[in-house]
Amino acid sequence: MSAATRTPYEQFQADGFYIHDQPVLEPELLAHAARALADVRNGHYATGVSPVVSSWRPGDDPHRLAKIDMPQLADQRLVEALTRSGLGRLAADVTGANLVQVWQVQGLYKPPTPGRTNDTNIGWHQDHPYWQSTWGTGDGLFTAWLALSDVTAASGPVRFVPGSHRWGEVDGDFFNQDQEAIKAAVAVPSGDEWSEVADVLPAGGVSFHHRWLVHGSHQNVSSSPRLSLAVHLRTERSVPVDRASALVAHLDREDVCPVIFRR
Ligand SMILES: O=C(O)CCC(=O)C(=O)O
Repeated sequence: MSAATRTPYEQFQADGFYIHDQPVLEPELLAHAARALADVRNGHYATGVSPVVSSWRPGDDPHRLAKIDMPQLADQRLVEALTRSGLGRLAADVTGANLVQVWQVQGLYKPPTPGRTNDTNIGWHQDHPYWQSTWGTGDGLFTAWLALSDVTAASGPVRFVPGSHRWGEVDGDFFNQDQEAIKAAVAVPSGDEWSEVADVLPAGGVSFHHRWLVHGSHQNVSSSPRLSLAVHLRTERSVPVDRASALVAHLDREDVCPVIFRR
C-alpha cells in the first residue's frame, strides 16, 4: 500500500514513523517558539530558570549543534507551542492514544555549516536505549519532531530508516559523528534492507517516530539554521519504573510537562 492510501496510524505502525508536512502551529505561535529557542540558546531565560544542564552552554562555538534539554523551563512560549497547536490531537491519531503527555523536550539548533567539517551530525541511534532504565519496556513512548524553521534536504533533516523499529536494539550513539561506522555494525534482518527517508518539513510541520526506530541526521549545508523541538511523549500505557530518574523529574508539573491530549 502506498503512503497516500494508508492512514497516519497505519504508516506509523508499518514504517515506524509518520511525516505530517503541514503546519500544526499558527504563524504567530511558530514565530514566538522559534524566537524562544534562539533566546534560550543565547542564554536569555524569560522565566529566570535555566534549562536542564545539557551539552550546550551559551557562549559555546556557534558552529556546534546546540542540544538543549527542557528549554521550556526557560521560556513558556515553548510550552504554548505544544499546548495551543494541533500537536496533541495529531499525536493521538497517529498512535491511537487516549492521553498524550509531554515528558521531555530537547531543543535542537543545528547551525548552517556549509563548507566546514564539524560535529553537527547526529549519529544513527534509537531513542529507547536512553530511556530504558527510567521507563522499562516503555510501551506508548514516542517522539514528535516539531520543525521551527523550514527543513529542506540541505538543512540536515532527520533521516528515518523505515521498518527498523522491528530490528531489535542496535549499537547506536546520538553523539557519534561516524555514521558509516554505526551503520556498518547494524545487523539488518534478512528480507529487510537499509533505506532512508529524509524528514523534510515546512516550519510548523511535525513528524512522529517510534522509540525503536533507527534515525540520525547529517550536517546543515543550507544557509539558515535548522530549529526544532524533539518532544518526547507518553500515552496512558506508559508508566515510569524509576520515578527518581532525572528524566521524569518534571512529570507532575503541568506547566513543564503538559498533557496535550485527553479523549
Ligand atoms: O534532530 C535530529 O536530527 C535527530 C533528533 C532525534 O534524535 C530525535 O528526535 O529523537
